[in-house]
Amino acid sequence: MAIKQPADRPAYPLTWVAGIASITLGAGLGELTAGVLAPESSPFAVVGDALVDAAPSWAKDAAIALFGTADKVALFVGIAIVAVALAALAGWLQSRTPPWGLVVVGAFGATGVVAAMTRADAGPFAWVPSLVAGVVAALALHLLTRLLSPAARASRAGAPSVVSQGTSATAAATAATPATADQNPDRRTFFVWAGAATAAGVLATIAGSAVRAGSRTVSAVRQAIGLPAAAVPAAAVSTSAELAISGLAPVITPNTEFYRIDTALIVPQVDTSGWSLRIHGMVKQEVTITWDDLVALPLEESYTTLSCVSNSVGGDLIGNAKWLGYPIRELLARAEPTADADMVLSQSIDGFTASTPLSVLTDDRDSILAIGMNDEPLPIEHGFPVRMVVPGLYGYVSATKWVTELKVTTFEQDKAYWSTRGWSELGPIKLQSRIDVPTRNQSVPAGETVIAGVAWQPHVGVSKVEVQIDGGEWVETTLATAISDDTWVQWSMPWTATSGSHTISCRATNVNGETQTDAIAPPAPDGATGWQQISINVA
Ligand SMILES: Nc1nc2c(c(=O)[nH]1)N[C@H]1C(S)=C(S)[C@@H](COP(=O)(O)O)O[C@H]1N2
Ligand SMILES: [Mo]
Repeated sequence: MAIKQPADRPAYPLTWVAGIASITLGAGLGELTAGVLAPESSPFAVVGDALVDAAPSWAKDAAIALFGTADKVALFVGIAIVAVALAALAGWLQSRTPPWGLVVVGAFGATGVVAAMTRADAGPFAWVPSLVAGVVAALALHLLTRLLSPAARASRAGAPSVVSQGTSATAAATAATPATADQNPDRRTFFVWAGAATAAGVLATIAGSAVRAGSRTVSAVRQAIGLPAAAVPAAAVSTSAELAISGLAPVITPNTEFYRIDTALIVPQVDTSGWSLRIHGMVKQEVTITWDDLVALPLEESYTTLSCVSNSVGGDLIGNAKWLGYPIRELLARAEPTADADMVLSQSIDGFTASTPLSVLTDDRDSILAIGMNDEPLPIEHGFPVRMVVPGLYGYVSATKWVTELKVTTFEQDKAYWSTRGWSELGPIKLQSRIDVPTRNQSVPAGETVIAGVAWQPHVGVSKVEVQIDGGEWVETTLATAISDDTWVQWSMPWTATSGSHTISCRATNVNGETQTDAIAPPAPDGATGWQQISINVA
């Protein structure tokens, strides 16, 4: 026999199937409801987002370190695995000790409802999708486990005796042909229903995301925007800023290749017509500006390199773009911060916050409310319609996307999202350099070749990059023309590669004459340090 069980107990795997089928159906209908009614309240995503916010910071740091910009995919896969395990558990509990399976399912649904309703971007129907998911899953679980219960089997077999009936029916089937699960009519009914529920759940999930994709009107709004011309255009980039070496990061990062890091599982969909920014807190004059106000202002263009504090030595959580926006300094001047304020807490529509020193937003650097990135409206995942860009600071303390609020305050009074999770309150970007060519562990043919990379310390500037081969002398490389001190700069040097294995290290020096430290520090709490070293084989 394939599955041997006491007659009054359904086999474990069947109870798991019941749980998984029920929750697939419930979750699917929940996703479909969300697609139609409240895209920001997809049960899967709201629970995921809540987990992201609740997760200990070491787990988040590890996720970003391990998976980088694929951390969201990894999280979704993780949630799916846990959800399947919990679903199986619910099925088992409901079969053994009802109604505990329903309690688990109910708790699931309730978690979704609470998570959806407590989001900063919750709409009036935020509670509906998870409620639908919970109720449908509970109902399906109740019905499916009933199909598995001995009472149901007995009544359909038309016999009053529960225990002996089950046993003798199985025995009879065994005698006639080798019994399999499918040959048991009750099991067949169960599998038909469980299969139907699972299929319906999967289809509803697909339909739900299709509906959501179709209703992405914000994407249409973005497409239709014609960016205003800059009142203060950026100076033309010198042709000598781009060394154009194959494998070297281009000096201006295309939008599609720009790294993305944020805590949002569903990218906030903010329409320009509903967008406004409120400046409040320790100000003499509260200021609110709308999208129309903002685009009517004299906008300025600037090149600024953004870097994530989680970027490890040699990492790629960094990019450089031309931004179009309005100086935050000017808006703050309208609001008139009071003398005792020392920080601006910027807040995103999804609740993320960053704390930026007031001095950094009021000095003469190009700290802007950006609406354009490389001559396009901001891509939605990079903060459409409006984000902050601040030269010189890591993103987590400055680059708030989907920004809707600036609260003028003090470091004493307010803490930002990552500052309450073990990261430093201040986050100036550290002096760093990276080797792009040859790539790590690449096999290089012997002979004339090139070593190249990028170096940066935004708002300070790089004056020199040196390379060391096999622990020998440090050799100065040729720097490309930096677009500005707010951007990274490419470097390269010719190299005659001899066969064998080699190590290559690099280090930068900034315009103040300070050389990049070789002391190794991890990204937490305020940015990684150390020299990158790669090993290569020359054929
Ligand atoms: N709303 C919001 N803005 C955010 C974040 C976030 O999680 N939510 N992450 C910050 C961090 S840590 C970084 S490094 C930058 C990354 O910007 P990018 O995704 O456009 O590269 O965005 C910043 N702005
Ligand atoms: Mo970051």
